Amino acid sequence: MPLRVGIVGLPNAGKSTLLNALARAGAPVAAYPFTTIDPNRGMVAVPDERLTAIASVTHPQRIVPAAVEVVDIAGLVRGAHRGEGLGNQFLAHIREVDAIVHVVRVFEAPDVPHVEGGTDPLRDAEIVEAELALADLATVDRVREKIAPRARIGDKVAQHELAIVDRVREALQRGVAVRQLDLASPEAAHVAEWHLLTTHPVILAANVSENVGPDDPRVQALVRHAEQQDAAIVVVNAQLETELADLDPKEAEEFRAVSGSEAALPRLVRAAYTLLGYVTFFSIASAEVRAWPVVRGTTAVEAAGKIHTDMAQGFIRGEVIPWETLAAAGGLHQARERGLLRLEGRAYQVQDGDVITFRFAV
Ligand SMILES: Nc1nc2c(ncn2[C@@H]2O[C@H](COP(=O)(O)OP(=O)(O)OP(=O)(O)O)[C@@H](O)[C@H]2O)c(=O)[nH]1
Ligand SMILES: [Mg+2]
Repeated sequence: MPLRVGIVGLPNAGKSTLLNALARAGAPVAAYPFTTIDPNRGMVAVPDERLTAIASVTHPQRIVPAAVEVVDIAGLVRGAHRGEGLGNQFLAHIREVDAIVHVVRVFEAPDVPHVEGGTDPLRDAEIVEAELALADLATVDRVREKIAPRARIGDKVAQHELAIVDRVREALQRGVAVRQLDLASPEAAHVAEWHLLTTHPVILAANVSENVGPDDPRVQALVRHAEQQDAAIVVVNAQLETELADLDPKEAEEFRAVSGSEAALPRLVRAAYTLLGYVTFFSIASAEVRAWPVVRGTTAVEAAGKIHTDMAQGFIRGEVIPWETLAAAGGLHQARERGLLRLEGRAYQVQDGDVITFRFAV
């Protein structure tokens, strides 16, 4: 299943512009072109230069990058939890994502109205964070109503759950995101069942423009805010990214080289992978080279199971080589002859950049 990311932010923050830019930037690398599932949902291929390097020595028929499913919802406004604006009716779409990208408008554009009257990134970020917390508070209150009667009549499990509910509730009332609570894993498992929004890791995307750049004090204030919120921050120029996506890729690359603007997509994906603790391994069987993002600590047999359940069931061993070593050796055959392939058992922990061929019995 691809990584799922939900985009939130105030109206006119540039959410859809960012989604379009990402989707188009991803398309040329991809076996996953931008496929619109509904108007605000896109599949984005994850660019990874390591795939190209591996392919240049293994000559596969196909390169299959990892994918990210991006869901873009209508803007939230102050009071959304009370039904202001489009309200929070669309929040259901982002309950089950793996990470949230919160687009904050830093750009100034007189022709693009701002619901709060003017650009103020920190204030805007706090409005959206408050609405997410208030939406969670409403969810938690519903959970509480269900379990409180059982707790009152002495149900021990319900009493335990009620204690967790109240801890989460108290944090949300103070505006603290649930991801910032140090929940022990049994508690976290309970909380996960409530599908809260503020449990998800967050990447703030500061949407800048040519006239308001990354050094702007308001961006710097956002950087500090992100730190306090245990969120990552990526500075993007969604408008520029869209324009570059329309250019010939060579021209776009030249522009990036001259202006020093690194593409937003890989930076966003890197931030998400880091927050989620993902590493990527590569498979090179069946005439394709393919990227597989997995949680750090994934074992060889679990990794095999990602590819196919048969591979996990009949697991014999993994033949492992770091991608750089494979690329430098000039091919799998050469690497094998030079003894560069390691044989690893089921418990081996997959490392970022491993190229793995699984041996299994059917
Ligand atoms: N100048 C400038 N305009 C931008 C930038 N990003 C987005 N815009 C413009 O802002 C307007 C709103 O952008 P959208 O991407 O539709 O905003 P949104 O967050 O999806 O808004 P809603 O869907 O209404 O919540 C569009 O006219 C964009 O062209 C930017 O970086 N600079
Ligand atoms: Mg939009």
